[in-house]
Amino acid sequence: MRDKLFIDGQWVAPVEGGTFPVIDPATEETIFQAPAGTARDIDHAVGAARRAFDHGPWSRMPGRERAACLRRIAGIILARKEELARIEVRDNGKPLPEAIWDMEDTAGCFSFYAGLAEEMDENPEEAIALSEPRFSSKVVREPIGVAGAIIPWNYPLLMASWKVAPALAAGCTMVLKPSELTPLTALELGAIAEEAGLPAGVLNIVTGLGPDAGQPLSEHPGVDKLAFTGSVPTGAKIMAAAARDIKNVSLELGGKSPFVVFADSDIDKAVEWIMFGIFWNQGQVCSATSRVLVEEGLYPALLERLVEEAAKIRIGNGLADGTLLGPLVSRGQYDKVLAAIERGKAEGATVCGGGQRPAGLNTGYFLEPTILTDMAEDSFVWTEEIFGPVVCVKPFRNEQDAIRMANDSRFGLAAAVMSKDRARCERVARAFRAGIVWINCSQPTFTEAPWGGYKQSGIGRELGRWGLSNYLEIKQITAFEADQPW
Ligand code: TXE
Repeated sequence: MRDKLFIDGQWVAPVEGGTFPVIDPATEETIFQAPAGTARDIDHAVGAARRAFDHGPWSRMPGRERAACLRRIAGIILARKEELARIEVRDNGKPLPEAIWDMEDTAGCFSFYAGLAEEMDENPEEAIALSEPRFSSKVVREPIGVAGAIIPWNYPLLMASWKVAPALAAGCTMVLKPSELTPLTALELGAIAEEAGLPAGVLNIVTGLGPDAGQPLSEHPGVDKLAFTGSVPTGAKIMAAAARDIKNVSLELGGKSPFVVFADSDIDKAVEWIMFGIFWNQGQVCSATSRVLVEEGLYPALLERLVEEAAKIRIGNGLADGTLLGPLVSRGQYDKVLAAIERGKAEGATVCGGGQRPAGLNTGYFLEPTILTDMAEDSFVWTEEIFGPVVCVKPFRNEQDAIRMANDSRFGLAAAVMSKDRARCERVARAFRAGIVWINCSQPTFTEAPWGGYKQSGIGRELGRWGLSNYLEIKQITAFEADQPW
């Protein structure tokens, strides 16, 4: 494991020499002391990224050359996927098969943006039809400059790739600040970039605490663009910091996403997707469908089946065979989720399943899959993101009622609807105020499709061609083409 920061193509100790502990959430053991970068390291990293951007060659090389490098990164990740996945499990806690899937998706993200970098060569400019024939106009797209990426701990390497891959494809240079809870695979990414021949300074990786490393990155005047995934309060601070010198910002924040299940749904499929929607990754998923709304006729039977199936989920160390639910990422997150359940109970919710530390697992941040009912619509557990394996289930009377309840949230990241009536699904999908809508499923995520939220769930879209646009400026070039005087 890497115990240095990756700045300007070099592995360097943090200027102030500090470290912070990395804890395995399944054993509560400290497994590593990571380098604690501070404002001075951020300054060096931004300086390196600035030089690499201003003097090239990265920002000016043909897209196909950047693509070749991104494809090499993808290839190395795939070749090392099992080893990287094991690091991710020890850092984050998730079950190994999920971590392997994350590594494949990470490699897929680098390959996808390699393809878009190549396309940039094919379409270097776009002609604009003007109403004034004496002029011609065209649009060219150019990299924004130095990008700062601040990422969370729930999908450590995958979240890095959602920002690094499009930024590099666009020709930007970057400073990446991973979460202090899960810094290990991001540091490996530095080694992978080095092996892939990425020029010095194009990608710089500074691990450290939010206020010590994240904040100086968000405030640094040498950064042109900030991309953040995390909580709403930190997103608000980053936006305020960006406002000082009008940096471009994209934010992917929390959610409290609804899953509306109509009574004509197949009960087995509904239970399967509901569980996938909230228990995957221990429910630490921004788009988790944590509010399940079930049409009255199906509600009692569905609830009974859900409680029965959730109780069968095998909980344990993510490295153990057959584990489906690992520990939560940290003591802090564990305490936050337990406190939310307690608050739910105090406010009148019923715990229909789970809610406790699993029997026999006395160490590690383990929690049973938890199902809450009977909560009020204005209660804490129904309205606030819990970010754990906790689902709130409520009945609804009719379609109109379901849409009202689903949209009654300050968040708008994702939403799901299930019914055999496809026309109804389409109608409800359009009525949801959310950036990602699933029909007859919950959570499948594709690199090609836009990802981001309405309302307080964020600003902008990642993934797909929208993700590339985050890192591109638009320039119009207009020429006076006539012989006669203007
Ligand atoms: O998030 P933070 P935390 C939600 C989820 C979770 C809660 C808190 O509800 O329980 O947020 O998690 C960096 N300036 N999500 O505390 O603080 C920090 O170092 C600049 C939803 O981990 O948002 C880390 O790299 N950066 C979510 C990153 O911000 C700062 C994923 C995220 O941390 C900073 C994670 C500052 N002042 C949590 N303070 C999602 N949308 O997927 C912290 N950071």
